[in-house]
Amino acid sequence: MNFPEKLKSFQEQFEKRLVSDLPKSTERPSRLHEAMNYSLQAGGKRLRPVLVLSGHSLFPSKLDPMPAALAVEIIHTYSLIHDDLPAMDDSDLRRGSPSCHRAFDEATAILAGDALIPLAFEQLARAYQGSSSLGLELVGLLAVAAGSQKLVGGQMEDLLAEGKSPEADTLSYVHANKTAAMIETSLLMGFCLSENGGNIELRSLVSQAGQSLGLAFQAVDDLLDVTSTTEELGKEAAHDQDTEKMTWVRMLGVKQANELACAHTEQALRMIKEIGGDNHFLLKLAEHMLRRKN
Ligand code: GRG
Repeated sequence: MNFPEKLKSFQEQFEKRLVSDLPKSTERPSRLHEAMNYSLQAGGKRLRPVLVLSGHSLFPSKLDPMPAALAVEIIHTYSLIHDDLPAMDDSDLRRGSPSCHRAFDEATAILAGDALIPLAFEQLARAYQGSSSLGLELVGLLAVAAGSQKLVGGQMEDLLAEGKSPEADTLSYVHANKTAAMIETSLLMGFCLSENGGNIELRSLVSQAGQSLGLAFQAVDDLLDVTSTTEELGKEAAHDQDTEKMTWVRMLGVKQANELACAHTEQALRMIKEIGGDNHFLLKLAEHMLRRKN
């Protein structure tokens, strides 16, 4: 399979499991499950699950990486639902559709996000109970990535920085934690489930590759905010500009922000080559992430 076929195949396998393995909208309380499924099944690039599957496919094992892929996307989706709320980014549009609180109401969106957090850990606990130490390790990795010193911490500092003049230190902190931590952890969780998952040196390289991919992803995200349309993005374009968000584009301009995205991608490519294994797909994915249009 070439790169686009493999990417499509990963995404399709993921979508199937998303429908089959999670609570149905008809299950009581149906409004809550409907809201959770509304946001989970609204599409999106499925980058984090694809990274889990790519990390696993570096050194394939018999362990099923899909529950870990579900877990990271579930956490990511909760963070998007809460990020769109009026108290945070106040966004009406997400993944090309009305955001969760717009399609339902604010209280339901808060509860849907809340309920997604334990659902992610339930996926891991159920799927990997046969290998309890690995299961616990995955739970720990995801808990740290989603916690107060990573995803939520990055979001806090991002909110505090709004409207202030850009500072490289704050921006680096926000990007490393709000965005790159979940991207890094997705790749790492997939790798932990691979045949070589216990190799400490390789784990460190995988983490570094994931962090660089995450930083490149965020730099591209900042660029797309000013270069893409709302239709292309599926969320409001120029939103960062309008809310005076601290971004690399605002601090460095388009040209230098682009150079930064390229530099992080180059670093990720170096690390992925050093990891070895069946890394062809991951190398192509890193390049694809740099060229993406949404
Ligand atoms: C509320 C705890 C909490 C965190 C919110 C994810 C996030 C932190 C904010 C989203 C706002 C934003 C545009 C962040 C920049 C990068 C990012 C994480 C974008 C969304 O991820 P994509 O582009 O989205 O992978 P899809 O819809 O494709 O899954």
